[in-house]
Amino acid sequence: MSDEQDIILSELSDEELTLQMHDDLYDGMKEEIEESVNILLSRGWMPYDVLTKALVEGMRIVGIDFRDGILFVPEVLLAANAMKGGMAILKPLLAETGAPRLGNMVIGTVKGDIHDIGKNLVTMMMEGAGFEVKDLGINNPVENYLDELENGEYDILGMSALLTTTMPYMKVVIDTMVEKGMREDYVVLVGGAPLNEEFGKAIGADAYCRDAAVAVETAKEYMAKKHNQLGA
Ligand code: B1M
Repeated sequence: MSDEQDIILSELSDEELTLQMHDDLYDGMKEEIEESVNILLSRGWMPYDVLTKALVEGMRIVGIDFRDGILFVPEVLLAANAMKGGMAILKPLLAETGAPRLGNMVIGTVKGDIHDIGKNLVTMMMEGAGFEVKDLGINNPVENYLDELENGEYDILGMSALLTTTMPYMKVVIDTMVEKGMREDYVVLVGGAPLNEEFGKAIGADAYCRDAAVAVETAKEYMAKKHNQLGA
């Protein structure tokens, strides 16, 4: 029997358990991740802390070894699956704030890109903060965003891209909005690991959001401005 099998998760200290979760995420062990998430919650951890300190940090480590050629797509897919298992437990808790409805958002990962963990996290956090979010999923051509915006009542468009090859597609969406005379009707927020503030400005977005918490704060600021303008 390996050391790994001997570990009783509930007997680890918070710090040991968090490190163990980084390992379990790395190894794609979904059931262990789910058990550990539940243990931390039962110890009084805030859902947001479980998310950032255990899951997101674990995925950051996976990302480094993926980049360095130590991990490959099949292993990273398992890690992503384990992460999603943990996120599914946290989702209702993050959404349970009872906050009043602040605004409506459409979000999706751009065409050519199938990464969705970051986008899902943004969706969860936005919902938790009181936004209504329509998630268009992954690999979205410009038509998907525009059809949804035109057929609903939205305040914010959010786009996610994780690849340097897909991030320019955000500009295609924004340029099409400009052509159709609808750009000014929405706040456009963009995010994803390879982006930065400069890129956000260059493509004509209203703001680049470094992470899900920044996305929530930025969306709140823009909604407050909008309400102030309407009230003026
Ligand atoms: Co991919 N992948 N991947 N991958 N993958 C990266 C992005 C990469 C950086 C890895 C690396 O080399 N270090 C690299 C991109 C390099 C580059 O473009 N320069 C890469 C590559 C190359 C690829 C493939 C091409 C690999 C291949 O096939 N050879 C391929 C591409 C497929 C495609 O999309 N067409 C691929 C595939 C995959 C998997 C399918 C195996 C899997 C995705 C599973 C899934 O998402 N369901 C995967 C994963 C998991 C990763 C890494 C390891 C982790 C991404 C992640 O989930 N991070 C990633 C490495 C990395 O990013 N360091 C990598 C955790 C997540 C919480 O963070 O997504 O950054 P993040 O989201 C954050 C913020 O960025 C922000 O808030 C989030 C929460 O705080 N944010 C937003 C994100 N979207 C936002 C939208 C907003 C606001 C904020 O709107 C308002």
